[in-house]
Amino acid sequence: MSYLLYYSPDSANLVIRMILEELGAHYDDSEVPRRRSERDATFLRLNPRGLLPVLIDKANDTVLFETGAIALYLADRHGALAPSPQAAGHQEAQARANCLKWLFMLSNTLHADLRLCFYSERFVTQSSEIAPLRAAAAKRIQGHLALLEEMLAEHGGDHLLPWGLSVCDFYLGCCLRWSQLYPAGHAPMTAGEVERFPNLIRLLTALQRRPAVLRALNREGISGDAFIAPTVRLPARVADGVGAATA
Ligand SMILES: N[C@@H](CCC(=O)N[C@@H](CS)C(=O)NCC(=O)O)C(=O)O
Repeated sequence: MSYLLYYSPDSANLVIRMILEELGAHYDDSEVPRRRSERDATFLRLNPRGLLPVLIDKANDTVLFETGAIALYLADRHGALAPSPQAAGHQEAQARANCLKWLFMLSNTLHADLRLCFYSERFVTQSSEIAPLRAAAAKRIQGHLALLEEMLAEHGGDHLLPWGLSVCDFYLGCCLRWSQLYPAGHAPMTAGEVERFPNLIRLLTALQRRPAVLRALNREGISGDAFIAPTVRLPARVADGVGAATA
């Protein structure tokens, strides 16, 4: 199996790169501009929304976008990093359901609210609305993290799912990285605030130690601790302007 990952360093593609590395999958990558408005027609044909990540499965010429969908596709294809959809018994069926629940929560709630912070200017008509929107999103994000912290505390493991290491861990790790970094100076949480979540810190520490994660970080040019009090790899993103584009 072989893949092509479209990326921009230290963007949402990092989730997928970590998963590809963990699976030991063979893949190439192709860099695209950081801003959606600068991505060309060829890329837009792959993802009409113009967003990263995009993954091509070369074995069957399949084009995938949406982080959660790509993560689950890879897990199912490789039979690793998620409980199998062919659940043989009650426990396996529950583990699969649990994985789907949290993966979708990360994708359509936590990541979606992070986008409200990163791209606030796109969701408003006047610049005076940006700070209140960002503050409201930050509050929601802190609530989501508190819920995830509780989930982890309940089973006390190093991974989000009691089942073991899954695609959810890589996705959550990146969301926590972004929560402390972006947008520069207005991140939903300061680096120190992550200390309020000792169970999440345990998960992040375990993630940072994985050789596959270190390889992925290296390929994206990220150094130091990527998840706890991280430092930004790139200059802050330049805003597209108020109401410049749809989310
Ligand atoms: N729901 C999408 C969101 C992806 C996303 O936010 N991609 C960012 C990468 S950090 C992007 O392409 N941003 C460029 C832009 O919107 O200008 C997913 O999960 O794939």
